[in-house]
Amino acid sequence: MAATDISESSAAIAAPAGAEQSALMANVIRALAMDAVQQANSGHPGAPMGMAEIAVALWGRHLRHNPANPHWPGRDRFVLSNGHGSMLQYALLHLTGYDLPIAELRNFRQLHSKTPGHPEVDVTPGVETTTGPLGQGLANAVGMALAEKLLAGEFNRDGHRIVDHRTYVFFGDGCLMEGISHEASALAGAWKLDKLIALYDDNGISIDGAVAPWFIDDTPKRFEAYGWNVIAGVDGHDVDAVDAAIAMAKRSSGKPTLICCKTTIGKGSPNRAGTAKAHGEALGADEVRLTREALGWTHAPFVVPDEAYACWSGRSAGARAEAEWNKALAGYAMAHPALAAEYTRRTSGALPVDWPKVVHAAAVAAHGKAETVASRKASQIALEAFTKALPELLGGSADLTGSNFTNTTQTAPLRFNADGSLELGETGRAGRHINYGVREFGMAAIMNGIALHGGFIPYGGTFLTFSDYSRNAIRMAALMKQRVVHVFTHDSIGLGEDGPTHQSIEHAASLRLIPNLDVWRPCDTLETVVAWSAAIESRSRPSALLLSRHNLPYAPKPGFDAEHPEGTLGEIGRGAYVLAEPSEVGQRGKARAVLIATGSEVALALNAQQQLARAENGGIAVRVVSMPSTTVFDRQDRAWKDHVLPPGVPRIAVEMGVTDGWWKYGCAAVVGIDRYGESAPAPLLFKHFGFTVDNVVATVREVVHA
Ligand SMILES: Cc1ncc(C[n+]2csc(CCOP(=O)(O)OP(=O)(O)O)c2C)c(N)n1
Repeated sequence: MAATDISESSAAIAAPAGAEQSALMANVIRALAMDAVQQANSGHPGAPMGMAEIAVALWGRHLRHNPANPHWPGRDRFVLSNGHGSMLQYALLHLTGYDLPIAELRNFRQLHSKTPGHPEVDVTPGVETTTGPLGQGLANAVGMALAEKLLAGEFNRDGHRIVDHRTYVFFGDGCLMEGISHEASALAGAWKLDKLIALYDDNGISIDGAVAPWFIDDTPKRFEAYGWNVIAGVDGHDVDAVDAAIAMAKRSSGKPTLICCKTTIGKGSPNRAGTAKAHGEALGADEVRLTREALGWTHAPFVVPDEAYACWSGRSAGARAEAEWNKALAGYAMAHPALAAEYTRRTSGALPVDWPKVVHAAAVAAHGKAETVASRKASQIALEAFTKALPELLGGSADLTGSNFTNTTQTAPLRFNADGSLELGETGRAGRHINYGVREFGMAAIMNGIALHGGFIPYGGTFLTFSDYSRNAIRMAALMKQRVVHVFTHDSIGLGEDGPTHQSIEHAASLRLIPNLDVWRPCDTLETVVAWSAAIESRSRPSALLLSRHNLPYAPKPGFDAEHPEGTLGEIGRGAYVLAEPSEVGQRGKARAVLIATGSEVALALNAQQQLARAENGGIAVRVVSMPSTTVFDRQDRAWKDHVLPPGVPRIAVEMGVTDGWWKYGCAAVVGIDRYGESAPAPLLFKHFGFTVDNVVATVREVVHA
């Protein structure tokens, strides 16, 4: 008897028991994986076929989830870090009862299907993170496990463990070869994430063949050195053995667990098993037929026997688990109503109702003080207020806390006791500032995991030039629409003596190229408040804040109303606005040129505007536009764009970075820097590279008189 989709009644079908059941459950995964890849003539059958028994052990016997509600906060998290094996995850989601009908599996890798080439969060119900770039899924899982631990520490109370779930991650040789696996695993050990359980698909094969000549790590010893609990030498095709290893891992205290499973890639395929050919190409019609024979699989492609659905269905167990959790949450709400309300707010991602007031107060304070400070310091000042108001802000730095100014009086360093528990400060709270160590990529991918888990808004700092180290994880945050904030200080040659290795030239422009990433380069304390508030309010995109090391004067905001700051905040929040009309420097008449500047160059533009107004410079009337975010400005409507940059008036951009991105605004000239910097005190560099009032004045005169 066959069925093409899951029905509640399928649970009533008698399921085979023991070994026979496990074999059926594993083979249905193999069949779906090889048939979907064959149908698409594209994909990776080897990993799903080789990990089928591991999946039976975890998904069939341990994973706590509810297919009817993929967003249930109490669920275990599952990450397929070897995302090329996506058919494994799609098969599991379909078989256990998620809203992923068999038609979607037939449609594997096709336009607008729910089964894209690699798992994508928000495309397929039940996929927790987008994976494919190897190694990052493991780092995401570390972030999820950390988020769980911190949230549990904050919200659980005696007799009420409402936050209590595990994070499981599958990965293969490729993830382990990637350097980020070191960064993330080392932190998981240091953080004693004992509810993180990783299952390694040790099949000895990657794309180029048997890995032995280029991958000789002793993986168990490597992870022991990181402080992990390691269960080595498990037969990955023995469901009971993997099951026992997971059971043991669940008892680990103070250490994350690695389970090393020896497997055969493409297991079940007579001629492809154990070969690199099984990794990433369809088996071919003949080999699919031979594999069917070898497995004794008599069903047509995409036909799943009801017995298999009956074995796999996770619906009733999932419904029970969620109902129990809901009951526990109700009990918690009775005992701790305020805490329960806060837990619900935090996990929903909503900001507190008084958030706008917090922003207004920070803005009024910034404007009132009109301080001359570096924008990295302005960021810390804004964060001081925002970390006080938002316990969900979870900060950190990749060993540059004293340079990035990511810490505040509200965010003690995160520390753990020897037994793995959170070290609590005098207030009874755990730390909220993470020392990620010198691990920029790991930090960025871990922050993605924290954001995906929910309950926190992660932010982390490093020098802007090292954003290249983090870049693919930033891209993944943008692709996944996650609220992650990158604090990038030392944003230009303005950092001075550290020289060209540390001076960002192309970074602002290249970050602006990442779709769905907002890039802010504020010019003073008020713009920094706006940049931070926009980043915090930005629920479906990450942000990068580019901040100076050197001091920046406060740029006067003539229209600022302390009673109603929302007008000015709204203008800045549109990414670009008219900061100073010619009238600000005593010029009558319309602007003959528009100076567009960002960040530290706004002050330069304002000074140039003053100089240009002088008679000896021809009394040229100039408008100064501050453009803290090109990415935000580019989303504005035509009316705002034309208001800020009036058509027909020549534009000159000033930014200490490559000129490339500025030509799209129709600039007549760009004062920029298209080569690497130099090592010298900042004031000398500004002169050397032409970031002087005289040079900007001369450039504008040339344009106006051309
Ligand atoms: C960062 C990154 N580099 C390269 C690739 C391309 N790639 C996909 S799978 C793979 C080999 C993975 O080997 P392994 O983890 O052993 O997978 P298996 O062969 O067992 O399926 C490579 C290089 C990728 N997806 N991500």
